[in-house]
Amino acid sequence: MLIHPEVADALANRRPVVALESTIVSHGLPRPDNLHIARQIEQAVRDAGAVPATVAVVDGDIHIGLDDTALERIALDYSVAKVSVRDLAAVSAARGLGATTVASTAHIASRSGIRVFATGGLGGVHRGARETWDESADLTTLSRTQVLVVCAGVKSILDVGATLERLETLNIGVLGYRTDRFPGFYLRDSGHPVYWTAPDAEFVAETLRAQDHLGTAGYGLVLGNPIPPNAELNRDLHDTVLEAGLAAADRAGVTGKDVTPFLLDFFHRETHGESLRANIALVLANARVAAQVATAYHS
Ligand code: PSU
Ligand code: MN
Repeated sequence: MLIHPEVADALANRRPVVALESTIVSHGLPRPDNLHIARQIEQAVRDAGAVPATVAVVDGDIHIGLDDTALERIALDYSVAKVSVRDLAAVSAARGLGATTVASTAHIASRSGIRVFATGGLGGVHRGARETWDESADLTTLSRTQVLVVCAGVKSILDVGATLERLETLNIGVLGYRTDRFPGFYLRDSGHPVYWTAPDAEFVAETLRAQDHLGTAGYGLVLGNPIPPNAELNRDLHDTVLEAGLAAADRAGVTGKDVTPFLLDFFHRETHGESLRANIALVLANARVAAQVATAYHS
């Protein structure tokens, strides 16, 4: 594992670091804007007082913190693979280029001593999982990984209710950031409640410290941060596009790890960029909150 000097320095001096995933860049956002957006996400972490550590696999090496060349390759190179935990060893052996998902980023962050991680949306249980068994490895990985994931809930393309049930079974705590509703990614409210509300970053930091002491730190924690009100997608547009997207994925026979990128891309095209604007706004907001939590955790 290659830890960028700036990240290593921050970790050694107990200064706040926020891990960032790279699949959202390579497979979740359209090229070539994704490169600029990736830089903006890192800048949002810096502006809030923490050091960003974007995780990716470059020529087989696992990088924690990317220089500009590496970030550019992850964003623009068409050969970049979507790498979950199970793919890490193979992409490393193949000396390949890989973008890490929430699962693999959480695993690497935790192994390098990074406690806080920001992303857009957590993976979860897909609709129709009863037949397809499609459940993201994000969930099982967080059940045994000591990391906080700041996200805008899970994407509405998923079965949110089933995902919340699985989070409960897997002992993954869920907090709402200044809300008692579980966020719905493009929408502020998924229609489901959360039991614990964090009024501020200090409360989240205190929860992390309590986890450390109680020995439940092997379990991940999810902080659901609703999309900023002015960036929320129109609910009718959202519901129409979602229905069409699910039908299109079904017709095209999309399966496995291609499902999430397919649906995100469908949304971006069919909403003429509205969902992309929403996606960017929520990721930037999550990066900011994650940096505030990491700062509170270290003070
Ligand atoms: N949420 C987004 N954009 C993304 C993803 C999630 O807004 O690109 C990615 C994350 O990397 C997440 C992955 O870990 O999708 C989940 O994929 P799957 O359902 O195949 O596990
Ligand atoms: Mn899947």
